Amino acid sequence: MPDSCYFYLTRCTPFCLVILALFLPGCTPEPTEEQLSLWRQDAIARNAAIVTQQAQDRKQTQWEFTITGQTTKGSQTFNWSELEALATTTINTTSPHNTTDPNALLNFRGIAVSQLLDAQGVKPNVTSVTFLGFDGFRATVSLADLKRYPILLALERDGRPISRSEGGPLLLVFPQSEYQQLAQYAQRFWVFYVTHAIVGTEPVHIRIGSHNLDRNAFEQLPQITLEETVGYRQDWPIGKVKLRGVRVKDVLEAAHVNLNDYKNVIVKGKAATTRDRSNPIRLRMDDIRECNIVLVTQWGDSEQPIPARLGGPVTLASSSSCYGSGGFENATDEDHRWVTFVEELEPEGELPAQK
Ligand SMILES: Nc1nc2c(c(=O)[nH]1)N[C@H]1C(S)=C(S)[C@@H](COP(=O)(O)O)O[C@H]1N2
Ligand SMILES: [Mo]
Repeated sequence: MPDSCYFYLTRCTPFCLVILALFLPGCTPEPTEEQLSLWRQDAIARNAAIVTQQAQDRKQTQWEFTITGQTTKGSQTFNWSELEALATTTINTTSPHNTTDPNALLNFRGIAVSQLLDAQGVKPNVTSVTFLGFDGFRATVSLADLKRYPILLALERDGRPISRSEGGPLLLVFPQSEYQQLAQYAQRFWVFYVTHAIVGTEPVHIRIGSHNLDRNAFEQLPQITLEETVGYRQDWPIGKVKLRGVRVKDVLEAAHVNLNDYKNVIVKGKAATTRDRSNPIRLRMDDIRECNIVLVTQWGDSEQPIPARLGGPVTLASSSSCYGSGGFENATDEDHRWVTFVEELEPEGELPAQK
């Protein structure tokens, strides 16, 4: 009898197990060595996944922050110990995220953005700074407010590191209790897990291997215009928007990439999540050839350059007509179709040479 139990159990779907449990109440099978080994392997794999996840969550000390854009001293990246050393400003303020006790004063220690800006030097005519989170979320704050008020990139709340689930390790904090003028910076301006501050807007620059294309190079290429309802996450108008730029196809060719040599192209933006190797933003070369997949540099009826506030200077867009025909990978994932702060294209999946 037990032997036949093993026979059924090892060939069972979960549903079948339920049936067996009902019909074979006398059968209390012992797992086979093989089964035990499979369960062990499964447990080990699951544990490894948890450890990896925890390592990512705990990455505080490996956290980096970059200030870039229209500064007189160029870009600068700070590691965690450098950030710690700069975090000498403290403020007491309520937090719009504290829904359990909205009147509670919290103590934040962090880096005054004004100090960072002074150190890096802001070019004339800049009016705002855009903060970018690990997840690609962005919010734009007026330069005048950043200079006037102690707006912080906070490392600590009430003497403790800010956990990932609370927006840490680096959280943009507004001293809203002391300065009523900052009330306009509602909840959505408190950017979580900040990785970048972009002063003004960066110049157009796309890297493809060793090739670099700037606004001039873009202007040499055929310009195309799409009219689409965009899925970029914030600040864009609702409804159809005019998007003007150059086809990814033409950009690749300008960088001397032979479209027939590769299967895909990976698109990388500034946000960390668009650089995740395990979940790349991948366009199929067939779609690049046949569809209008565009690197956008201008928008709207007056063909304005795309400011950092909107994820510019370069964003990825694709014509909705690309999707009917079976579409490209992750076509249903808006984050893969509408990429902001595009920085790099990487051909991938080399194909055997064709005659
Ligand atoms: N990095 C990052 N920061 C973010 C967001 C986000 O999605 N990513 N959402 C914003 C918005 S729209 C709001 S309303 C608040 C959400 O805060 P809560 O989770 O405490 O409600 O965080 C803001 N900061
Ligand atoms: Mo929000």
